[in-house]
Amino acid sequence: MFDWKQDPHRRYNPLTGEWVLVSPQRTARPWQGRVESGGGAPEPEYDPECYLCPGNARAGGLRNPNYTSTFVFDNDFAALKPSTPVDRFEEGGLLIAESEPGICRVVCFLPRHNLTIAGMDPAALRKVVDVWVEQYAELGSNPAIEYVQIFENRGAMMGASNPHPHCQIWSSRSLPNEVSKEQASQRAWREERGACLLCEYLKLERAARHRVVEENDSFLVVVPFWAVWPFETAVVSKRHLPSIDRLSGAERDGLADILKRTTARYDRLFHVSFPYSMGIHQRPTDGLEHEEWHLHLHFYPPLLRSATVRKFLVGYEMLATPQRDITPEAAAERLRGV
Ligand code: H2U
Ligand code: ZN
Repeated sequence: MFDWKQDPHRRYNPLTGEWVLVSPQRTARPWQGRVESGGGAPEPEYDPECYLCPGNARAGGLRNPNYTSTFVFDNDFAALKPSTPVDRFEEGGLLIAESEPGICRVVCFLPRHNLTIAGMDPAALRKVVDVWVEQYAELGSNPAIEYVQIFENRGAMMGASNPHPHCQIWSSRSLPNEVSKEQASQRAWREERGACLLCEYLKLERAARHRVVEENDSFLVVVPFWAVWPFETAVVSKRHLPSIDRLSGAERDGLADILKRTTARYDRLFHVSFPYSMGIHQRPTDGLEHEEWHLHLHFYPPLLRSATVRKFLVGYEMLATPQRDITPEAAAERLRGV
């Protein structure tokens, strides 16, 4: 008899069409998780060297205003530029390139340098959600922009250049890879079954419960059945809606609440400010309705066993298929336990 808790198997990700290898037997060895502090002195409330703190200078000579809640600016080192001319190159069907115009912004969540989402109060977080909605609508209304990717890198391990609470927005003319895969899967599901992929998935998870980590009236947080990262989660809107601009006021509060509670759980797991990349997946801004899209966020945290032991996608994972040891069910149980 096959045992899902013990025997190697692979799981299918219906959003991307990819597989992950699960090897739970490798965690049978005794748990040796240690409690380690993040090290270093605590961050100050204001850092005169921080390019995101109010009143401070940024690269290129610009100075931040003395902002009091959120603050949005165009990225001084933008990966995408609005002035890029549209063009395409192709040779022999093999060498293909397209110019990629876009707009990149940085959103400071707060003037305070040393808070994270977990430590912010709900009203301040609601303000951040409102800014995401505004930015999504504003950038998305630009006819040259088809997708608005809002994401946060938290912690030096994930490439965040600065502990000041902030996120980035990269908006582009084309659909990014991950979004494109998820869109194709959601569309195919809808066409073949006349239903929403993530609405159906929510039903399964709400009935099963073992992968559920957090829940409020508007959102459910699960360790997805097909998770790759040890403590990966998905934050899924309970109502079928394509994008953040369709959230009601109560649902925006719900998003703020669930983000705070989820990141607080992460921080409690290894007693550190938990690093992650988080991002919102939603309807492209190409002017179409996109009934197939179901709003959700992904948290991809790299930590595995402690503050310092992280997972890398190397070896077999780079050359063949991503792999995990701890099962999604066990990860959800750990997260629920803190
Ligand atoms: P990360 O912490 O996720 O790297 O985001 C910070 C962004 O801030 C990064 O994209 C930008 C970087 O280009 N930045 C500025 O726009 N101005 C600065 O003075 C420094 C950094
Ligand atoms: Zn700062």
